[in-house]
Amino acid sequence: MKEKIAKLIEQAKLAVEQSHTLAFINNVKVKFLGKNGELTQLLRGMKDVPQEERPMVGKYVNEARDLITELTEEKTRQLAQAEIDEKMMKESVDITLDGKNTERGSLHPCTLVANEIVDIFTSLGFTLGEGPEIELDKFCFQMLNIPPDHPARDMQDTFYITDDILLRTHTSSVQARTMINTKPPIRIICPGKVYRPDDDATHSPMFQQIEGLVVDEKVTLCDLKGLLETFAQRLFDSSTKVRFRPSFFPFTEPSVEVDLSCSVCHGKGCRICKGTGWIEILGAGVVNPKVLDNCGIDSKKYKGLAFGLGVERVAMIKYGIPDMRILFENDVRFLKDFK
Ligand code: FA5
Repeated sequence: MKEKIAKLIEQAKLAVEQSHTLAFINNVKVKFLGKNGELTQLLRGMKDVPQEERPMVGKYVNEARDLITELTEEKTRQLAQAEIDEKMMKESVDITLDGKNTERGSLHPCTLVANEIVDIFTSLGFTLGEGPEIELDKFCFQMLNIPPDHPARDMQDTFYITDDILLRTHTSSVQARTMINTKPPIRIICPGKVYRPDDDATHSPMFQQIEGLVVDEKVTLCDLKGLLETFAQRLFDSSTKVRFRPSFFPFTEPSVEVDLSCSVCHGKGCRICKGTGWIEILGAGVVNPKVLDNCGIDSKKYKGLAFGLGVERVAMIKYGIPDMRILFENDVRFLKDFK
């Protein structure tokens, strides 16, 4: 029995030595120490050993099991470590290589400008208003004192969906929607997309407007001028001047076009202001009493001030962009400048 055990130990040593993978050493463990392994088979043969020799043989078997266990575990540790070392070698990082850069996006210049304008007005006590881009003729025109077939409709070419439904041509539709639902005092600012069949360097078929509306008991054209002057000086700089020119909108009376002194040449005349020193940025006026009455607001008690500006035009002035179409081409080389 003693010889058998000694032989088994030699076989186990050889098998451990020849193990080069974890799978192999696991098989060795099972072969010698497993339930049906060689050592267990030897133990089963103990019944044939004479009684007096059994303690001695038992001791050999235990020593053999301890030794084989130690050898296989040591080999398992070595092989596991070797596997980790090999993986580390293969995955080694060359820290001198250039890193992979993830391109970060940025806000579109029109979004930057619109956010800035909204921030200025909300800091002056205005709240946000909104309305649908697919609008009823009633809100876009009729309630704003532009009846069907009235020549004033020619001022804004329109994408009609049906006779009554259209893509809104201006955010002034939000004025009507707000006034029928809200009691004065009203102070709202409404950014949104609008649509007209226009297309050239300063006109786009889709563009953004920001509408402002104030309805209160004692408001005048002077308040409108002061409000727009404060706004313009915050958007550009404190030397910016505001000029009102008489104009016509069916929903305001009087109506004005509002020019700002050119922020690039400060009134001297340059390419951006086409040599005039002034840049037109919005239409405005005192809300026509007919519009207040159409919306259920007592025009004898309340007055309204309204204005609507084009976001792309302001972005062009602010960033010196000569052609509006660049804003819609999504050329990343251009957009990167606004990071
Ligand atoms: C209006 O749309 C009026 N609803 C503005 C208004 C509101 C007047 C409240 C009085 C009271 P107008 O059509 O002028 O007005 O457009 C206003 C601004 O939108 C223009 O000053 C211009 O900056 C911009 N705009 C007009 N058409 C286009 C276009 N096709 N592409 C880009 N911007 C445009």
